[in-house]
Amino acid sequence: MRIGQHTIEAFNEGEIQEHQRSFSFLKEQLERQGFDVERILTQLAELQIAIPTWALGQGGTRFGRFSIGGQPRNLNEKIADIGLIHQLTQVAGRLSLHIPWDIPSQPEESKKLADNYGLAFDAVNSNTFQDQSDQLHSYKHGSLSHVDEAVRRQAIDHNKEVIDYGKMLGSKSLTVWLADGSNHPGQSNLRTALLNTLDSLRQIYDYMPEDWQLFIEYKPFEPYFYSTVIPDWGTSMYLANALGHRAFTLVDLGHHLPNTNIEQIVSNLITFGKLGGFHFNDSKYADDDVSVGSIKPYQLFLIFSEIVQGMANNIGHNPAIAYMIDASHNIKDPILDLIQSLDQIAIAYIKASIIDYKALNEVQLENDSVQAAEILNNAFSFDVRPLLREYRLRNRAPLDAVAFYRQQNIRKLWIEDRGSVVESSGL
Ligand SMILES: [Mn+2]
Repeated sequence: MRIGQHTIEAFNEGEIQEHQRSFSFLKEQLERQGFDVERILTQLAELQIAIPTWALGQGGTRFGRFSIGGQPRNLNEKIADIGLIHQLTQVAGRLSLHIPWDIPSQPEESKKLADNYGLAFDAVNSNTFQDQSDQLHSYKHGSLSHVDEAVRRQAIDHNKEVIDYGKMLGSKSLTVWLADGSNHPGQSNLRTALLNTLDSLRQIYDYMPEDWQLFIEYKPFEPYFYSTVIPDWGTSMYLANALGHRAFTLVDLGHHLPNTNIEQIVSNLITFGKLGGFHFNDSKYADDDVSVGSIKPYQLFLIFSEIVQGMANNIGHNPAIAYMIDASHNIKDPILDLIQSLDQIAIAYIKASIIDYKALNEVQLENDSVQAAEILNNAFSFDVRPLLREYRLRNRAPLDAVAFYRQQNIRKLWIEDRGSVVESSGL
């Protein structure tokens, strides 16, 4: 679905005067503090977040699904949903595919369709945490780490197949989230599981084209509750280092124990040049997958502050970070939840861009922690939404994407088109 430009312009018409007043006030304030507003607007265009194709299906709780109707029924309809999200927000110019939930049956057509929406294919994701009906060996006791070489071989071959699909679509990276682990002490030989995993990953790494990157995601617990084979960033980075210069760690916000200092992990990885991917969500209790910025917006701001500083002074030659939303919309309309998440990401990024880093470095040298807090709070306390709206306006998007989607009643249009009871592949 593509929204006609006149519809967006008509929507913006009613808000434009109020917007112009608040934007020029913000611009003046920021420029007085020495910030280059035009530069921030340009940088915002480079912040493109991948939307995973599994994020658009029916939502629910972790135990049940409740259809809202009109969900995309196949890959091309998912591309259309993501195209709409990008048209409305201008910060979702990537999509991330999950195999086997979304096997491209006509890759050329899907690629062309994505291209028409201004979308590029980001990392492809493999799945060895579920058994598929047509597979020979079960992953009940692991995949890349399994004690049986035949099971490991099957999991390696699956990852190679995912790379092949990615090549057809123009992807340049593979994300491996390895769900292997154990539920009971003594169940698994921890050393053997790790070494088997390294050996399996090496075969996948060697299969990747020269210009591809491998992202290794970690998680301390879940789905297994005693051990996971790649529980933390240290293990992930060890594996990435052992594999070579095209392997990186992937940080998922929800994959940490409570109160972990994630911004420091981000800072360390960028310093070592090993932060490849970043998955956004938020959490209150564990890996709750709730909307980005809904629980800990200050943490998100601090993470972006490390990214902005680290990438501006990139001593470790860290590559451009592949961003993706990896959350569950639960009972919300998935498109609205994704738009809200994108808004929060953009807002945190803008706020991190208006930290006076020069002054911060100076007060750090003076050990002046009070002034350091003043500098951070000054940036965080700004209402930077007018800047985001200005970015949208200049890129012919609605000033307020959530309000626009609701006013246009787009979900209703999709229910008319696709039906009210729809099955969508994914979790
Ligand atoms: Mn993730």
